[in-house]
This record gives sequence, C-alpha cells and structure tokens, in this order.
Amino acid sequence: MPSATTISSQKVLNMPEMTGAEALRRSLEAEGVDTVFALPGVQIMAAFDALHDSKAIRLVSTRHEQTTAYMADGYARVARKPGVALVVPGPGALNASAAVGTAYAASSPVLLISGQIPSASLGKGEGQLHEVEEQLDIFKPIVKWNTRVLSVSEIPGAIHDAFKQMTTGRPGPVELEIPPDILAATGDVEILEAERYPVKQPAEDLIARAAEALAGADRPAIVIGGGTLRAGAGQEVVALAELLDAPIVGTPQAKGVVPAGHPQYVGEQFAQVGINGELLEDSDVILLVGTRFLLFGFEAKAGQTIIKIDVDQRELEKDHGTTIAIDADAKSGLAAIGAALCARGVDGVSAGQGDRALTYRKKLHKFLKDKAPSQIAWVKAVREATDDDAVIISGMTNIGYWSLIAYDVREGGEMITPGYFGNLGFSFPTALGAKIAAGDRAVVALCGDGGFMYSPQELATAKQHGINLVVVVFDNGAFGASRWDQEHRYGDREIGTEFFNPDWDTLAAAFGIRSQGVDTPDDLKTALREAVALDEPSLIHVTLPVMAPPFQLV
Ligand SMILES: Cc1ncc(C[n+]2csc(CCOP(=O)(O)OP(=O)(O)O)c2C)c(N)n1
Ligand SMILES: [Mg+2]
Repeated sequence: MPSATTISSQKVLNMPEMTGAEALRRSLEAEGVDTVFALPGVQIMAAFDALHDSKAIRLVSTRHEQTTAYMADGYARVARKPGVALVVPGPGALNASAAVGTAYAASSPVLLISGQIPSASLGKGEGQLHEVEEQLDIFKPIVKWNTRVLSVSEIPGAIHDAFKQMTTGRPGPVELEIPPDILAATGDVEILEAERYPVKQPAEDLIARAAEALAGADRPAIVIGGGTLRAGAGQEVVALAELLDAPIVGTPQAKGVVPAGHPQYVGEQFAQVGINGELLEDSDVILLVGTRFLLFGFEAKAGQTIIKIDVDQRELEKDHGTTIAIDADAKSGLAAIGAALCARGVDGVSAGQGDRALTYRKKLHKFLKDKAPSQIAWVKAVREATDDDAVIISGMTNIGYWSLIAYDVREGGEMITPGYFGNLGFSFPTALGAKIAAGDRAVVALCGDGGFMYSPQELATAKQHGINLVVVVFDNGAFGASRWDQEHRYGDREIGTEFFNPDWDTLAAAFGIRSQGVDTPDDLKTALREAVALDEPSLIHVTLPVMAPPFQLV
C-alpha cells in the first residue's frame, strides 16, 4: 500500500435533481469502483438501471446471491481494494451472508448493498416482499459497520463512510441498506471525492522497548499473519528478520508475504500441523505481527518476551502473555522497529542464530513427506503446473488444507483462504471474483466434490462473463473430511457422508465448459498446464481416495 497522505474530502459535484440510484452510481464511481457483483430484484432495479449508463462500472450478474459477495471478496483480495455486491433484502441478503461472514473472518473489504423494503413500511410488520425486521441486526456480528439511509442526500456520505471503514484500521466488510423509494426519489446531492487515510503509526516509547528486547534476544522469532499481507509489509518483515537473523513463521493467511524459499522463512502452521510449537518454545523473544495467533497451541512461558503489533486494539487486549503491545499498522510498526535496531547497531551478523530457520524448515518438509506423501504429491502437481504469479483459492477440501502448509507461494503469487470461517462452498465463487481482478494471471480454484456442488450453476457465470479460471474438483464421492472422521472416530459407521456425483464432463459440457478427468498427480500437472494456457474457463476432475486431513493427524 502506498504511504497514505490525507486528502481532505472535497465536494466535486452539486446536482440538485439527481435520483438516489444516480447518487449511488456516482458515489461508487468517485470511490474508484469498476465492478459490481449483483443479482436483481424489484427493490434494487433503480440501481441496476443507473449502472446501465456507467462507463466506469461493469455489472457482473451471478446465479445466486452468495456468489455476489464471494466474488466481491475474491476481487478485493486480488485487487487490494474493496469489492462491491448488490442484492435484494431478506432472502438475497441472507443468501449472501455466509460470504460476508467469510470476509469478516478474513478481514477483507467487501461492501454489501442489500436494498430494503419501502421506507414507509419499515418497522410495521406488514409482510412486505423480502421483509426481515431489523435486518441491520442480522449483519451486525459479521460486518465492521453497517447503516441504513433514509434520504437521497445521505447516500454519498454513507458510501464515503463505508469506504473509510473498509480501508482503515483492520479492513472488513460493511453493509448498506437503501430502500427502493429512496433510490427512486430525487434530492440535492453532493458527491464526495475518494480519500486516502493515514495508517496508524506506533508510539515511540513502545518501539524503543521492543527494539531493546529484540536487540538483547538470543533466539528471536517472528510470527506473521494476514495483517502483514493487508499492510503490504513483506519488505519490512524480511528486513527485520535479516537484521535479527530470526526465523519467520506464517499463518496460512500470510502466505506469500515472504516468498517461500527465503532463507529466513520456515513455513506455515494450520490446525497445529506444520511448524509446531517447538520453534516458538525454543525462542526467547517472539514478535507477533498482524496475527490473531489462532490455534497455535502455544502458551508463553516465564522468561519469554512476547511483542505484538496489531492495528486492531481488540487483538492487543487478548492475552498471549504479551509483554509489549504496539497499536500500529504492520508496515509502519515493523519499519519503526527496524530503524530503531539499525540505530542500535544491530546488523544481522552479530545476531548469529546459525541455521535455525533452515533446521526447522527441513523438519517441516520431512514431517510432510512422512505423514502425507500422497497429499503432498497432489499439492506439488498444482505448484509445478502454474507460474509463480498464480492465484490459488484453497477450498475446504483435503488438498486445499494441505496446500495451506505445503504449497509454495513465491514472489508475486497468492493463496486465498476462508480463514477461520472455514466454509465449504467458498472456493469456486471466490475464485470467479479473484479472476476478474487477476487479469492474465492464472486463477485456480481447489474444490472438493462436496464444496463445488454448492454452486455448479456458476459455471454459467464463468461462461457468460468470460471468466477464464480453472476449477479443479477433487472427486472422492464423499464429504471426505467427515467420512474420515466416521472411519476413525465412529467405528466406520457411514451415514450421510457419501454421495452421488454427476458425470463431470457432461455437467461441464452443458455449460459449454471444457473439461478433463485425471487420476495421477502427473496427469493433473499436464492437464492443469494446458488449462491455464487456455483463453476460456475449464474444469478438471480428479479421482482420488478419502485421505487424512491435517487437523485429524493430531
Ligand atoms: C458451510 C459448511 N458446512 C459444513 C462444513 C463441514 N465440513 C467441513 S469439510 C466437509 C467435507 C468437504 O467435502 P468435500 O468438499 O467433498 O471435500 P473433501 O473433504 O472430500 O476433500 C464438511 C461437510 C463446513 N466446513 N462448512
Ligand atoms: Mg469430497
């Protein structure tokens, strides 16, 4: 993210006779929106009509509201700017809610414009079409901010506030409700210019304390989370790790911040598999940056110093045995500690941790090879078939989980995950939005047969809008993770976990989508290489058995 400067908001237009829908369109344009993911309905038709005349905004229609918000999320993660979804209230908004929850868990900036019933009927319980009483309350736990506007003139300010919420502090989704009569009415409107906001700078005394602790450490370690990705803090993480000669451990949400293969980078942990507690237990000062430190199964011991940098005050208040809590954006916090260490003469050589990072990386690779050789072979096939800048969407499927630990994200590449929301059905629709932002870069959705069948109808969306992604469906004829659970914890008593699958080639052909079936990692590599080179969407189905997920190894 470029260093932000404050530009005070200016009124750029004053058009008294504008409709609410027109004000919405112009406000979105002023914020730099170029794509809106939408599914129509009577309450939002004025907004659709206003977008008809927009040269700046492309409306991408979907076949289910969940896809509008999933696409907005996928778009936001790759474009590194907010994604926008537009749906009817009630069932439309509720259909989109699992995707909004995902954006919340993943701190992704998504604006859901969710319509409303006519303003005169609000709160009267008349049973208006799509009415849900207190819709704002339904979204409260899964959005950073939401509001309802009840006049045309409020629309630009609401959009401006929505973008401020999405792009400052911890990013996250927001929800905005506009009743249909307000979209249709005219009023005095002043459109506001987009603003860029300053990032949170750290307090100097805390930086000095952190630098002192790190400079005095024998075995420091750095743990990075999604906050470092959002802040674009890769260079600062690497610079600090090199200064301290410290190993770096990532969460799956930080994949790609430090390219795999960097000498200081050890790897990731998912569900307590991967980089285990050993490295952290063997560290005297641990710096946590932009991470909620979920499920690490680690507790600080006496004598260890824990330093935390987070932009979200609520995270700093959570007790991880934190000694020094720095309220700052990851990039500015790391840069300040780096500068303070340089001023102290710390130079990376005297730190001399030997090859701690390498030792733990080797341990991790051996663990993966021993515990999950076939899973790793599939992950490798995906890696070898794609360029470094590919975008991989790791769905809730066996090979998706193992990718979180075993797939190497290199310079320029990225992996998108649902974070702690862990929702089945996430990867294909999210990948559709990611591909719109990714342009010529390859986008590969890793789906289970269970997860893909949440939205096979969106193959039509890919075809219609020319979204040339590759969908890989791993076919084990089951909700595999649940089937594995039954096999190992419930005496192999199958109930409700095995299912009937369609003939994938016939399904794809029905949508005019090219497809291919494979059953070895080598064949997947060949098929995927061919597929990413195509100028059209395609589907690869992979036959494989039910295998152990990482979270059932421990
Ligand atoms: C919305 C949602 N519902 C249910 C689950 C529980 N769940 C986790 S994994 C899984 C099975 C996934 O099956 P599939 O997509 O075929 O992948 P596989 O495990 O077979 O690789 C289920 C049901 C979930 N994570 N999210
Ligand atoms: Mg399956």
